[in-house]
Amino acid sequence: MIPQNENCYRLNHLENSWDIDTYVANGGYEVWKKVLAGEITPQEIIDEVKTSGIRGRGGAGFPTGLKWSFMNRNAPGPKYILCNSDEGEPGTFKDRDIMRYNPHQLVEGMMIAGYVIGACAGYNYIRGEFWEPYKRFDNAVNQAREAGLLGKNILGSGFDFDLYTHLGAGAYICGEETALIESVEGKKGQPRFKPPFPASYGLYGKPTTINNTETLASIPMILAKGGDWFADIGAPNAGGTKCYSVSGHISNPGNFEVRMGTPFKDLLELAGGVWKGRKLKAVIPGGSSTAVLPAEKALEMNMDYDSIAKAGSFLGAGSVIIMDDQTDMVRALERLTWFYYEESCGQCTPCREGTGWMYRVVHRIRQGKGRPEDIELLKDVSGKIMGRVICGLGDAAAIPVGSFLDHYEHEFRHYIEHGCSIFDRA
Ligand code: L3W
Ligand code: SF4
Repeated sequence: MIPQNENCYRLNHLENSWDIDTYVANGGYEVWKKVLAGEITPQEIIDEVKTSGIRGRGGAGFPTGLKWSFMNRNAPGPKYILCNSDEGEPGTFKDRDIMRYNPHQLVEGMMIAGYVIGACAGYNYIRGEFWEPYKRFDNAVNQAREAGLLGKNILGSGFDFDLYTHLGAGAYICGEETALIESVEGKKGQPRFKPPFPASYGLYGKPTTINNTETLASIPMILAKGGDWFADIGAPNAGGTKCYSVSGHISNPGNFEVRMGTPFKDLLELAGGVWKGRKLKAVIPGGSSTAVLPAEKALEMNMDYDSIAKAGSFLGAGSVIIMDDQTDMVRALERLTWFYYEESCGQCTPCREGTGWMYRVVHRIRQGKGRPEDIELLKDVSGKIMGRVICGLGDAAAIPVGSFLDHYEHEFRHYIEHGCSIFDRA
């Protein structure tokens, strides 16, 4: 575990960590006050965030400082800051805990980001099932407003800014940034074509910055301790700590904040190792949308963007799904393909039809009714989705199919030839 003074989510160990008194007693809102007092300019904040090397924690890893620099804070008209807390990626549950245990740090991060881009308002879009996190965050916003830290002419600075909490309705696709924007606008949550990117045409058609919960919650610590501090505790090309959600066949599932670049082996050990004393078979390192890796590759990688990419996958949202040596990879893929089939918004034909097709083919293989040509069919269908759709969900549905077949094709062939899994007697 990293030392407390290197911990970005510094309050989690305290009682009532979600209360404004606890936050303020531990240095909370100090950065916000300095920003409002003009002690640090918006450009200096962007430079510090660039120095920190922080990259978006929602899955794409886009450099946060660069994203903020796309906004012209002095341009006339409204601008918005959005926080993406629609944490729906299977295996991901870090943002939920940030809102449960450290909501004020997220409020402060959103305020600072809003100030930097010249926003008049910010919205936190929270996954529909997250009742407790929603209440904690909403309560934090109300406490900040009562303390005079939000609203009109905040602390006499002349800056007007307010925050709103928006509860989603349970659709995974609303975690895609443009679908999220549509949803906040009260429409059906369906992705828009990009470009234009939200930085030029976002909420209500106005310039908008949208960042992940963990990204925004890291900002107050980056500014309190300096961009160099954050960069130095991470890995090359990946500043800072990262909150990894570790789940699956693991002894001690949960969220673990470690330095970027921590060896996967160490993270596995921190989470108690593979459950029931079994061996590691495979790992999905960044959430269900990222490629599965066999144990031998995973055990050699470090938990940062470049090292995971070298191993053949992505860091994604940092959602590490552990699979033990008794995992039936056909059943695992069947479950994943069902998820994407259920969650496709249906706008693009390759995704709408392809996700259902992939699910049905894997399902029939798992039922022992697979045909010899099914493996090629799966490769063909997944290949025809990739790059031919509006948003990342289509690609995200195709990636698991491709990677499961890359590494575990023999298990699928066993089902087709024997009508059962490699663990069953024929
Ligand atoms: C202005 C340009 N802005 C890019 C912005 C863009 C966005 C960010 C990254 O997908 C991934 C997805 C999931 N001018 C710009 C620009 N931007 N070029 O940069 O953009 P993009 O399109 O690469 O990614 P994305 O659409 O944000 C996110 C994957 O994450 N994923 C899923 C995660 C799910 C969760 C969750 O449930 N919480 O995080 C996991 O791997 O598949 O590929 O802001 O506007 N020229
Ligand atoms: Fe909808 Fe799938 Fe197209 Fe994304 S790729 S817009 S989820 S149909």
